[in-house]
Amino acid sequence: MSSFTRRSILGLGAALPFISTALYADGHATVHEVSIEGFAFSPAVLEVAVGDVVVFTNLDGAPHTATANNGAFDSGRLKRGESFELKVTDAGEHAYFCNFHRSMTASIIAS
Ligand SMILES: [Cu+2]
Repeated sequence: MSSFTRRSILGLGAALPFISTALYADGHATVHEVSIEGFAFSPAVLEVAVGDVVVFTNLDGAPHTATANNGAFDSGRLKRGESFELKVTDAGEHAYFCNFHRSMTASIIAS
């Protein structure tokens, strides 16, 4: 899972699903949303298909990251309202955590 981009959605609000669809206009990739709120990733376990896109969005006042246990991806510091897009390219379980709050853990299961 090596393909990722980062962008800010600050101020875009409800436009995000439309924009995500526009960015992946091939019509095949499903876009999944992971919210970071209350010092937790939601959903904590996300099942996707290889080729899908996961968008992590920080809704907390505190900064967070979405960082792969194996180093395959790292959002870097996400402030409130910022998001990170990850295109899932490998099957399997991809565990990740927040680099600032190590108790925050979650995983993406791709098949
Ligand atoms: Cu955090």
